[in-house]
Amino acid sequence: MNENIEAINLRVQALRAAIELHNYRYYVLDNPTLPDAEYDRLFHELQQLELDYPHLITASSPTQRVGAVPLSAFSQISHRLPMLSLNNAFDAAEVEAFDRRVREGLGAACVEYAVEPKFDGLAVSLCYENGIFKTGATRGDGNTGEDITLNLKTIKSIPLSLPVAHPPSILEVRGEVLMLKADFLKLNQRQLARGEKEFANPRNAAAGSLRQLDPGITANRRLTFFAYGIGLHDDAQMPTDTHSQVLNYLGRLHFPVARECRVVSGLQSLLDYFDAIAMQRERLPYAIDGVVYKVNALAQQEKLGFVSRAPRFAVAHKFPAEEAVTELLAIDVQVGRTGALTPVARLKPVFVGGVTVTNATLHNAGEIERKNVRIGDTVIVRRAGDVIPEIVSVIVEKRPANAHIFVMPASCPVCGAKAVRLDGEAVSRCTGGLFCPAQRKQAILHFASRRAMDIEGLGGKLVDQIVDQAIVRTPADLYRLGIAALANVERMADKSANNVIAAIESSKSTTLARFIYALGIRNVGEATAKDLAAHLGSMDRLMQASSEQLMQVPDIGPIVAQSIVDFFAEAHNREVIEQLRACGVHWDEHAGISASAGVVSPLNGKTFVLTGTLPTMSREEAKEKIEALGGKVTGSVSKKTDYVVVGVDPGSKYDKAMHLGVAILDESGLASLLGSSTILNE
Ligand code: 9MJ
Repeated sequence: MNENIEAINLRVQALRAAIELHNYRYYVLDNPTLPDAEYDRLFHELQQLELDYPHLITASSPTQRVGAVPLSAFSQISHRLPMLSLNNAFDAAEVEAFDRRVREGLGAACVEYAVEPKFDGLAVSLCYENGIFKTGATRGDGNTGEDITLNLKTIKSIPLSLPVAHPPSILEVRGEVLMLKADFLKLNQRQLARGEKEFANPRNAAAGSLRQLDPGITANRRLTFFAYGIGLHDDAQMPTDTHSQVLNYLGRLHFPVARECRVVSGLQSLLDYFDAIAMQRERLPYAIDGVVYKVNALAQQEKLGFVSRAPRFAVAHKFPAEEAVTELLAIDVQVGRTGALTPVARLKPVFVGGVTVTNATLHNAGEIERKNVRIGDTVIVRRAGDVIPEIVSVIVEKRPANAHIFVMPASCPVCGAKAVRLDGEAVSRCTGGLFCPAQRKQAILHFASRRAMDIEGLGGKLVDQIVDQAIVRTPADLYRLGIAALANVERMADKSANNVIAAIESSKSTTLARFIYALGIRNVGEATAKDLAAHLGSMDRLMQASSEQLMQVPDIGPIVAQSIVDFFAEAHNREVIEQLRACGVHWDEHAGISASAGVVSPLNGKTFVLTGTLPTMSREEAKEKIEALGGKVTGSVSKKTDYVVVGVDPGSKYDKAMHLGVAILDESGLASLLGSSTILNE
């Protein structure tokens, strides 16, 4: 019986060795020598023996890669030697500076480097005790990481036991876990088929898979590991001369090591290696974001040492923007917060700059013309860093016969209002500013802003919430808001809800200039709004004014005039204005300067300076009234000042006015001047 058990134990060990060897050939060397069916047979035989003789099961048996129960949280693991980070170089000059520092540090004319691809994955440390994989951890803060042992065990290219007769008692192996591009694409297809979210790039997919508390999920996402260094060890076999020897040794221990690792000498060879890997990048089976240069001699590494957490002997040379070729399937139009219509290219998904890109901005119709882009074209897409992908150019030779020209829509795809492209402007814009859903937040924020309706407390966060919850759709809805609706908004205390309601209520009493400005008409800023109010004097006159009439107002040219006409041509905009009035928003109207044919306001073109506190009017109020009648308010007194309006406790402006002989008014003097203009105009 004992003999029998001994024989079974030997068989179990032989099966494990054969299975692990096959894993190595299959997953690391990519060169299987055993048919799949034979592998399955060995695996089943081992499973059956372990079922019959459970005491023979060990944690490092290949049957134990999967099957652990989910964890409730990851525990922490301290790295026995800290995990380093690398400094980056973004161009040849920075690499040159790195090489110079290294040469100066070593007093050497030319240095030998081990060069490697820089994997875009997750750094991990694997700890082997007496040749058995015991624990594995993320990099964490470099000193302490998360214990992801069970997940790492599911990665078939990580050996569970070291294939050596006399393993070291301790060996930490450092490297990167990643998902091969092919596995990433398959995973995303599966996610799509199951109606689950696709991953943006292989790095995210690898991270998402590795940080699963359920190793069963990790096991279903094929991950890969590449070793690039060691931590603490007492391995007598470990080479002591060079980094490249260490990598070769790790390879002999059956760890995957990048095939592209090389040993080179001198700065130029670093840059050549960078160029060579950049050329191969697209075709490499894994995502990389640069290359790594490490001083090869370990004695030299030690001599150079570290600056904080990063070694002086190594640098990561990162890739710049990346480009790829794909097909432009369609051009959609998006409407931005300000009403700008932006054409967006829908692309056949393409892997570029580390992510799968499906859309690219085309900016505007002019850009489409300039780049000669047609729907159906083969295009070069660029994604540099984290910026929005863009179309670089068209490969005209590949244009299919049915490629067609894009035409900018005449109406807003969101609200249906007329879309216009003004002379001299690159973009088309939606004219439905007050009701277009795409522009709601922006329109309401602007409407409430201090220089417009001045509704205190109605800021970005609150507007986000009331619009997202469909409590408010247009500025008019603000005046129909009840406390109850506001109190429902998250984190809104009763007191602040009351304050906002009070601020909305008091904003009802405003000036025509503020109201015009608040409408957010394209090209109508505060100064233009004041000019319009002063010269037209009433909302109805503004709404009915033709482009020619508007151009009678000083400083208003054809572009501004057209923007105004377009805005009021939208029935929905006019409706919102009617609703605002119906809700009680009001202002003083007057006949206006232009309208009062021949009669000139005594304030028109006159310059005023205000000083001291006026008894009943606020400074702002006085300023608005003066400006509404064509006067100008400036900050300092000069010979050109026509009137200085003096209140209580006037400043030095009063003395200066006396000195220069400028006319001085008190509040009642100003009031009669303002009043006389009304009389004149009536
Ligand atoms: C990557 N990410 O491929 C290192 N790395 O060396 C390579 N990272 C590294 N080496 C020391 N190839 C710290 C990090």
